[in-house]
Amino acid sequence: MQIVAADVIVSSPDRNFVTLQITTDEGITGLGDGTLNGRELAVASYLKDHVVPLLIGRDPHRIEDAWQFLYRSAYWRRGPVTMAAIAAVDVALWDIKAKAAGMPLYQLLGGASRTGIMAYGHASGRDTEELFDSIRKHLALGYRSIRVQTAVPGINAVYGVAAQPSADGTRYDYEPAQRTPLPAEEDWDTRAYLRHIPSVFEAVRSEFGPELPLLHDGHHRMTPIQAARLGKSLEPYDLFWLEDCTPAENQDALRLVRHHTTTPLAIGEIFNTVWDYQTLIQEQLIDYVRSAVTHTGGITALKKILDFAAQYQVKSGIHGPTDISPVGMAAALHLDLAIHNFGIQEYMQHGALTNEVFQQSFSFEDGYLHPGEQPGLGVEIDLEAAAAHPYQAAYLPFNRLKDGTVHDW
Ligand code: KDG
Ligand code: MG
Repeated sequence: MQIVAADVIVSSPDRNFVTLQITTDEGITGLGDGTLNGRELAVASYLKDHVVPLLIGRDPHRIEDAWQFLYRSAYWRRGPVTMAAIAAVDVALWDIKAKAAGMPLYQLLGGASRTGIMAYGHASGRDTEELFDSIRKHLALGYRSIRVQTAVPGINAVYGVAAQPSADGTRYDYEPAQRTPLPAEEDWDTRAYLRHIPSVFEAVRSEFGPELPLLHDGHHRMTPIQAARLGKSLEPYDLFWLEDCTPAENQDALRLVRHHTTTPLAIGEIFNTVWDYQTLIQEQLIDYVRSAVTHTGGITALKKILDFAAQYQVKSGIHGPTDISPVGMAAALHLDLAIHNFGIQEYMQHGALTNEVFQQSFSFEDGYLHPGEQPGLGVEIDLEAAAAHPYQAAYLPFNRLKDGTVHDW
């Protein structure tokens, strides 16, 4: 088999997505996700201008060779743009291989290690009442594990809280990237946050009981000692994990946090390679790997990271917000089903327009996801529907402290 075409499709049904479709001389097509929220066109150009010409004529079955070739021949390694582009190619090739084999992709990754994939959803609220309603709504949808994010008194807009006003006055619901010409400015006060959050978890535990797995995302905003304090103060509420408690570029920061708290730690949604995890995994400073298939060089690379993590009892917690397209989501589900050290899968659910563009065969029942039994990934793209929703510039917001200093968002 030979690759005869590779097309980069940038569409914006509910939000922007970068999709690579690879076509072979046997008529088999494969899809890969290269969406990088707020920087989509950089990946589209990397693919179109620098990768697609290298793919034509290649044997699509040689996935490891294609991965090593794209990673090493560029000379400039790593980084979110490069690794999202490599991921798009890698996942499209796995899709083709599995379709050629007539099997769902998870079969080629070793087969199913479980019958279903436990998912967590995003509950949030501007106050306790709204938060409780959101948790109840998620329980009614079938979720059995819930991420909890709330507004903080004294802060106008906080990441992850639905229905709070955003900079352009629209509701903030599930998609933080806003279709504005400039990134929206939000505000932040770590002391106010640290004072407030333990009381939120106390209220949630006394309303919903001890069993419900609860998660929380600190979204990179604390120093190590602040994160240590938060982890410690949340211990009585038995979190499933505390995510991104510090900006994770500095792996050593996690050592301090770890020495102060038994709250499980999850990190890695902005990581791109195994090297970002080297200290964290080897020294068992984290409990869950948060990388997306889409931002880590695809299934080939994330499987290696998770196999490395398995040796240290570190589990998966694959990133699955709405800026991972249904293609990237399906890739995650096949991997989740196959690996032994599965932990949990984030599942935020896409909007109706996205589901028109991407036909999917995965299911969500009683809190558990399954990728389905279609050959390949189980996702197809409707090119006409995609073309009806062209790219729209959108940016993630950023934070400033009260004195005007730019802060992590
Ligand atoms: O594009 C940024 C989002 O992917 C990120 O803010 C979502 O932190 C996130 C999460 O845990 O889903
Ligand atoms: Mg996160």
